[in-house]
Amino acid sequence: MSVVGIDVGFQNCYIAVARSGGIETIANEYSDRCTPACISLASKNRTIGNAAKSQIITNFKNTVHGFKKFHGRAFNDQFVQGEKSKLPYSLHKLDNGSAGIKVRYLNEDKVFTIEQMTAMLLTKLKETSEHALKKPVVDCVISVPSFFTDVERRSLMDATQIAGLNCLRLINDTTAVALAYGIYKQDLPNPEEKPRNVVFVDIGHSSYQVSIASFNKGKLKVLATAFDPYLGGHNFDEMLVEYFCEDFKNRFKLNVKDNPRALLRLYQECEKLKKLMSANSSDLPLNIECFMNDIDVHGKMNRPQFEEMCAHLLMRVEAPLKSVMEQSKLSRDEIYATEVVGGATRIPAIKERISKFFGKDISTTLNADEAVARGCALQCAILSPAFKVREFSITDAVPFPITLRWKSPTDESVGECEVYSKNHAAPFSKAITFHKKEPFDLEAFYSSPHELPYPDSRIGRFTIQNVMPQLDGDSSKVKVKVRVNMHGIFSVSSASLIEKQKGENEGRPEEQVGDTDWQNDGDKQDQGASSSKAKSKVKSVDLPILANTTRQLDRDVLNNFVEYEKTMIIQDKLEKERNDAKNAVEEYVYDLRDKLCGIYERYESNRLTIMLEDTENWLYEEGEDQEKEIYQDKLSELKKFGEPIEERYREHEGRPRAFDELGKKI
Ligand code: ATP
Ligand code: K
Ligand code: MG
Repeated sequence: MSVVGIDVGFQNCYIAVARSGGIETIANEYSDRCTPACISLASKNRTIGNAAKSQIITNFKNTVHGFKKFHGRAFNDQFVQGEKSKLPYSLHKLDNGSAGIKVRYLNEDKVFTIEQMTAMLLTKLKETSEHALKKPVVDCVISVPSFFTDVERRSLMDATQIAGLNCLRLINDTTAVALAYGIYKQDLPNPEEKPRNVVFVDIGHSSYQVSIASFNKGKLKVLATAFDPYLGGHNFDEMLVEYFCEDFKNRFKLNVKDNPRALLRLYQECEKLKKLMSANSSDLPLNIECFMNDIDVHGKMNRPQFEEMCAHLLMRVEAPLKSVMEQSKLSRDEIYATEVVGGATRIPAIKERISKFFGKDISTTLNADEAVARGCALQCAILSPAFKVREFSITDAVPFPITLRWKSPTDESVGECEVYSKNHAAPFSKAITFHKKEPFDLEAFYSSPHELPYPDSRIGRFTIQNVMPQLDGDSSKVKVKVRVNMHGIFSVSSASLIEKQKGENEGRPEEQVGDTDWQNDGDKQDQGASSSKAKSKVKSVDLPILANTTRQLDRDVLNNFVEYEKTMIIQDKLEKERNDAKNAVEEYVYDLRDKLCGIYERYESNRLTIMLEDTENWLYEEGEDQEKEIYQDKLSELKKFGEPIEERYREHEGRPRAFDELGKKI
């Protein structure tokens, strides 16, 4: 079993794994611990991560990044429509109404779902972890923004399946950070003592999340979460880009926004400038050579100017902090520390706002880039029977209240009940008892749509099937179990019909419809409903549930995606082998040619020299794009003539030494 934690960021992904020495963040083939969330599609293959990032400008229409927020979104969604015009690649409306991404791949127009795009990214991260661990990786824990709703979480879970991963838990970003903070702390208060309350702030490229967790020895409990899902480092880049677009229009008469490549370059340069400004408050230059129409552009900016320009963004730092404090009902002096992570918390003005709010210095004891991934790996280690790790219990909080509404198809009876209040502990199961004579529907939805960063408050409809009246015509007792699971996803997990046995239950008061029976099964997995307290006197029959959740991918469709991902992996592998075969020919040609002018000079090699020259020309012309076998044949052909010379050289080189050796012995 693999123990792997993956932070899939909007811009940056990190992987942490458990090895004998503990949890370790690992590097990819570029010795980079950060893998950009970027995929580039091309005529023969796809590239993912660092290699794709270098294609952002050259292959801009087919290089996809910044798509995490489209998970579970409809094409017509206001947010999607708003982003659409800013993207260098095209969005496309899928048959089911979801937003897809349209690219040229293998010389064809192709539309991928967001699940497929994230799966590509996960494939890469899976390969990187397999390389580091030197064994197959399947089990993992993946982070998710705490404000992701059910639809978005299910969409991400589908992506993990497409990539062939078994995600043991989708853990909220800030909860992962809290775990990374708490698990090794030796000085946490004892269970009966007052807990230690810590605020965790994560501001990444696209979003801002806060949570308060309380710690005692061996456990953490999330008290409250808050967020600004649309505030991150990206907004600050955008402000700089706007400024320089205007500046270059005035001074150089350039319309940067009409040129996607130039605009992308400007984004990259502005991001660099933004980072430089975090360490430097004096004037800093922005120079781009041959920017547009062969013009070199130059501009400058300093921190005070930048902060003034971003004042409206900086103002937004306070609201989530205020919200989380109000929800937790804690006073500021009950906060032990404020731990910040995420790249954008390096902006000095953001740090200032946070510390000003709490009236004390913020704490940066965690690795700002890697804490989320490390927390994920720790959670995976806890869940893995194969890895020994300190016992630590994690109780998360439900970010949005959930209501269940029921009605029966025949009579008019309707009822509803808020099954999970805001910040209710999660994962958590509850049992609800109904009295029904026929199948009925349960509709789950988020009770406060106004605080939802997603336009649809529906979670799903769950039909409890096979419900029948009792033999005497009375309503049957139906016990329904609902659950917010490890991934933060709601479901009606089981339903059972409690059959009265003859003579039993007479005169016992009936329970009311919608009675809730609180039952915390904490981290445990769901148990079958029939294992309930029903002793010999009552018989419980499992009832089938027909779940119809919003925007769920069809099983067949998902299976097709799984197969297609495998096909693409093979395609990439074949393309890599083909390229390697071509490179081998190229290298052989150059290497041998050098030697023929050097160490092999004394050998007769006219024929070979001509062959090498022909091959070199061939590589630039018809040999530029051939099958692997053709390159392999070419190489063997060259070697037929090259190797005898190499052989003679080796013999010649070996001879004097052999004589020397012999001489010594005599
Ligand atoms: P999200 O959490 O929103 O999904 P992410 O996890 O990919 O995104 P991070 O890697 O935490 O994001 O942060 C990336 C952001 O941090 C980028 O906007 C980057 O420009 C910014 N950033 C990184 N270093 C600095 C710095 N020194 N100064 C200012 N900004 C920085
Ligand atoms: K990240
Ligand atoms: Mg992040």
